[in-house]
Amino acid sequence: MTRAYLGLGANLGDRERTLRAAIDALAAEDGIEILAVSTLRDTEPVGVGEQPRYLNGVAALETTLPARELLDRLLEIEQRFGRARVAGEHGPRTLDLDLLLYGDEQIDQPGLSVPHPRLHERRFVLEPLAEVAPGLVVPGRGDVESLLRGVH
Ligand code: GSY
Repeated sequence: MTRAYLGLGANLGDRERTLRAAIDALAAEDGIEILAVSTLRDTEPVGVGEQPRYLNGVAALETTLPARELLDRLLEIEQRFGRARVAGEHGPRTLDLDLLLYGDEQIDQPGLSVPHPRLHERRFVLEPLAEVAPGLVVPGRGDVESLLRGVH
């Protein structure tokens, strides 16, 4: 079993309804057990220009799936919830499921980078991550509370 953390985000449609349904879909997958879901927070879009505000959170889970298989399930659930990519990679989205951490592994493969390469600089990820996993160490970066103190 591996403990993993997911970033949850949405900024199109009924954001909370979509995120809650996605969490239910994750929980229904074989090999995935949801342990905790953070508070969902309404956040200012970061680094994407003019966009609707996001609803963001983090889920902690235990999984028997290898990281690549877990990622594939996340992508499949995004598609199922009609992820609309408007105006390219950084457009608004109905659902965004990011694999943030997979145990203490550091993985750098095409399409699969763990820890998530921008996790340490995103308040909208670090705050809910600290809520569900106080004291968590992000491999290669340090503990989540120190990282939070470093972002503005
Ligand atoms: O993968 C993250 C997508 N994203 C977000 C987000 O989820 N929340 C906020 N507040 N800004 C964002 N910018 C990007 S890209």
